This record gives sequence, C-alpha cells and structure tokens, in this order.
Amino acid sequence: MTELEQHALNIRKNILTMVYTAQSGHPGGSLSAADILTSLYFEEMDINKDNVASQDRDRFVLSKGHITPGYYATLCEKGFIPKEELKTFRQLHSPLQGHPNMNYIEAVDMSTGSLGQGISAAVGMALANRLDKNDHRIYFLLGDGESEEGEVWEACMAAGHYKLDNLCGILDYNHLQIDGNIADVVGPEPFPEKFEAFGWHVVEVDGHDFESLAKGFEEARNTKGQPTMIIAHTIKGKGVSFMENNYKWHGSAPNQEQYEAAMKELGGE
Ligand SMILES: Cc1ncc(C[n+]2csc(CCOP(=O)(O)OP(=O)(O)O)c2C)c(N)n1
Ligand SMILES: [Mg+2]
Repeated sequence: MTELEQHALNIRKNILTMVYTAQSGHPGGSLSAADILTSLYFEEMDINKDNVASQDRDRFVLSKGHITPGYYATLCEKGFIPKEELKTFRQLHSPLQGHPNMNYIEAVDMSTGSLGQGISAAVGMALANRLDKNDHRIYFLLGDGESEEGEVWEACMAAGHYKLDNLCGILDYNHLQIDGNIADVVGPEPFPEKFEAFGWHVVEVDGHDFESLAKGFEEARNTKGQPTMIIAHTIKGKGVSFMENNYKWHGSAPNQEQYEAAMKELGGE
C-alpha cells in the first residue's frame, strides 16, 4: 500500500467511526471525496502545522460543507485535529460541528454549509490574493448537487471574468445529491461545456486515482489567464460496498451491524 492509500484508508475508517459514534452526519459524500482530500492535503497544497497561522500558504474552502466527517478526518490525519477529539463530532460545544466553523479550528479557512456560498468565498479569496501579490493558491471542493444552486454560476462568471488563474475548483462528480440523481432533481449537466462557457479551463480526472488527480492539479497550476475546474469522476460512498452509489447514505448513520461490516470491508477492527 502506498502512503497516500494508507492516508485515504485511515480517513475512510475515521469517517465511519465519527458518523457511527454521533449517529448523524454525511458518510456518502465524505467517502466520495476522501481520495481528493488526501491528494490535496498530502501532495498538492502547501499547508502544514508550521505555516498554518501564516498568510503564506495555500487555502482550501469546503464548499460542500456537509462532508465534515471527511474534512475533519483529513485534518486529523494531517495533525491539525487530535484523534481523541473526533469522538466529539456533532456534540454540543465541540469544535467539530456538523458544518465547519473557521472560528473553532485554525486549519479551517472558511465556514461553510449553505451550499453555493463556499465557492463565492473562494473567488473573493483568490481576488484578495491577487491584490496582495500573494502567489499562493485557493482550492475549493464543489458538490455536483451543489451546482444546482444559482449562486455557483454567479461565482463562476466572476472567476472567469477576472481570469483568476490562482483559483482551482474540484467538482465531486458522484451523480447523486440528497434526493437522488442530480439529473432527476434539477439537471445541471453537461458540466465541461458549462464551465468552459463561463471562462474556465476544464480537466477531467478519476477522483479515486492519485496519479490522475495529481496530473489534474499540475495542469491547473500550469494554466494561465483562467481559473481551472477539475471534474473528478467519483462514486458516492466509495469504499463501502453497500453505501456505494446509493443516495440513502447521503446523510444517514450506520447501525452497529452496518458499522462493523463497513469497518471489516476496510480491513479495520
Ligand atoms: C443552500 C442549501 N440548500 C440545501 C442544503 C441541504 N443539503 C445539504 S447536502 C445537499 C445535497 C448536496 O449534494 P452534493 O452537492 O452532490 O453533495 P455530495 O453528493 O458530494 O454529498 C443538500 C440539498 C444546504 N446545505 N444548503
Ligand atoms: Mg453529489
């Protein structure tokens, strides 16, 4: 197993344990984004314990703010959150609320949860970096269901207009949102043509393949005069067979039997 695979596996196990312990939270979209988050935090982004308090580092906005199990598990794997604290997920007074709060966790760069707002904040951060002549990059993770929010396209229009080549989005293209298939709810496809029409460079990658993800990030870094959207093809619930491609696991917690079966599949205790 490679180092990245090991990180992603630890993240997946912690996602399940957090949602099981809290008996609430969002496993499906956390599991679909686990490899993207691993690639971002362990390969792509310039962020670590030494520079977290500084302006001189890359920034990340979790626009699909409901996948805190995946986000907190990644920040824990990176050393920003103590493992013990994961047990307090979604408890009253815990810093680990159901949606991320930048006032509670130093490594969280934007409070999110209301879909559509995170991408807008990321566009503002990219503009601010340009004004400050700060050449660090801004990344954000967008849900495919989230793209059904009109605000997403206003933000895309602004980023294209201002040619924000320090901005890189990753679309978690798992085809499902809370109520079923995105195409059946308010079909936002086709994605590549839409982002291109808004002035973005588009790269398509396999969101569960670290090499493919790394190539996408490299292409984004090398793209000048345009923001880049990495369309990551993913599977909602990836890694736990009975959760895969099933929207019912968008925001449901496993019972004890399901938790044990899921951990066994991941090779856990
Ligand atoms: C403005 C707003 N409307 C509705 C919701 C409720 N909600 C939370 S997650 C979700 C579906 C999101 O689907 P998607 O973006 O595809 O997420 P993923 O599949 O990656 O979990 C909805 C409707 C919300 N958080 N914000
Ligand atoms: Mg989705």
